[in-house]
Amino acid sequence: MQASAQHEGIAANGNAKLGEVMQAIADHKGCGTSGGSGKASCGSGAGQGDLPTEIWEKVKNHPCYSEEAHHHYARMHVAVAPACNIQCNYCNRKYDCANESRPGVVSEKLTPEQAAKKVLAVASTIPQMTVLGIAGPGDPLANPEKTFKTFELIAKAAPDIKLCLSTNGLTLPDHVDTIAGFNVDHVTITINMVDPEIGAKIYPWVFWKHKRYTGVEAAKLLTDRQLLGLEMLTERGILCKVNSVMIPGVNDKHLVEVNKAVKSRGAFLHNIMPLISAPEHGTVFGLNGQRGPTAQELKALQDSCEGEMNMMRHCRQCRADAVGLLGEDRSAEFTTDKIMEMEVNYDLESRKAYQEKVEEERVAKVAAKQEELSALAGEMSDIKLLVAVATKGSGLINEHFGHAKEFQVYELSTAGAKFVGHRRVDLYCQGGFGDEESLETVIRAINDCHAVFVAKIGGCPKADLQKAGIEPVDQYAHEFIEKSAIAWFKSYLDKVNSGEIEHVERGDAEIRQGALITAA
Ligand code: CLF
Ligand code: SF4
Repeated sequence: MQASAQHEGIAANGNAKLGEVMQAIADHKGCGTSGGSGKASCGSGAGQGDLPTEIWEKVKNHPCYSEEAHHHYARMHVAVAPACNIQCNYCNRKYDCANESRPGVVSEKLTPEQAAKKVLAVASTIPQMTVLGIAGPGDPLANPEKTFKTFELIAKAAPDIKLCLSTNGLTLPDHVDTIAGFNVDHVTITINMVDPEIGAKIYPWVFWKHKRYTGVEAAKLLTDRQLLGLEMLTERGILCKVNSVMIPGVNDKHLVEVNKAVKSRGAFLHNIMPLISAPEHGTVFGLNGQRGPTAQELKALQDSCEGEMNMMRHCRQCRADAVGLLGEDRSAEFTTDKIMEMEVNYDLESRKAYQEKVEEERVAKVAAKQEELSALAGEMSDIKLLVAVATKGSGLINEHFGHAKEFQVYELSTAGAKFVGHRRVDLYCQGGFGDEESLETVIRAINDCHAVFVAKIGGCPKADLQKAGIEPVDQYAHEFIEKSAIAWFKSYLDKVNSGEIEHVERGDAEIRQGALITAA
């Protein structure tokens, strides 16, 4: 609250700018491909499209708001918010917030001052780190003093870093002016339902104004506050993303309705994430056997909502102290002990120079993709298929099969290559030898894919993948992903057309639920 008063001046200036941006969002009527669906979210895909420049400027280097940016830019979280004011059945307070984190990983909690130091240390080491998010391990707005103090310190010390916030939304309406005052341009609200009857199956209680509410009453209070907060934010031109956890049999069908409700209130992006639920997490859902969705169930729901608004499909359900590109986690390099010993050299100019190089790389990538796409022009085929890609970032096929901790998944069709998700896997290579058990989990994770693109692969896994009907492709090592995928797809279509191969549909794949198994 104190912070809010201190920043009234900023709020007034900020709101004038935000008002213009809001108008731009309102004026933006979709990508020109969706028949005027009003989807204001092309920025989450590749390139600016017809997104207004002022919005593009906000999303173009935010790894969560732009799928294309997530190959190049990193985010970091600081775990300054330990308390929570609601209980979700998929969360165990011993672990990070499951809304914005992978359950099963305990964070180091920081004071705002430690957090500011950490941000400078990371910004000096990782010049492509552009966004600071506060996402737990509890709810940032259940810890408003710590959250806003952190934003205040970082805005002063590292003015080029975007501020981002993720909340369950219960107290959001009380903090909207403060959020705007700190120029927090990106807010995520986790909204799992707009029907309190369904909400009662997800939330056993909420704690509001010194009182505990349970059942339908609790869920009604929560949904009303979430939707009000969303409306208030979008009125001020703050870009809002809605996260929803897909819980089969509980809210899976209902999420289409949630999608409509949040779109009509101006949400910019909808991120439907799979429930991660295993008994070892100690959550209500984990213990009562509630399953998460399969890969194809998740994709089908995301596809069905995509006509309404753009879907985020590259979320990694990060931990509350995550650092790095979305698919990697460098948090272990930045523990408090290590930060204290680090030489911090936060230099705006060198960060800018590095990011300019990244932009050049992005332009080259888009040009390569366009060139390859023109080779597909005139191809007539209904075939759509998935391929998995091993990458360390920069939009390149630059990871060995055995070193991949995740695979990115692209859908290929005559329209081109579209990012549709990722699959986390256990490392196949365990310090010099291949782990057969891990290979089985990798195959289950990408079982719906026709091919897997890698920088390199050994003979054994190659043979096993082929046996499972997944073609290992290493001929495009260190080349751009989309360009290579399109080139491979063209040759696949040629082989189908000539009768050399027959196109067969693949089955479903598993989304991993348990703790990661990695080499020490
Ligand atoms: Fe963090 Fe969230 Fe901001 Fe991103 S994460 S607060 S919007 S900077 Fe991103 Fe991580 Fe998914 Fe969140 S991948 S869990 S959506
Ligand atoms: Fe856990 Fe986050 Fe839900 Fe709170 S809002 S119970 S921290 S998942």
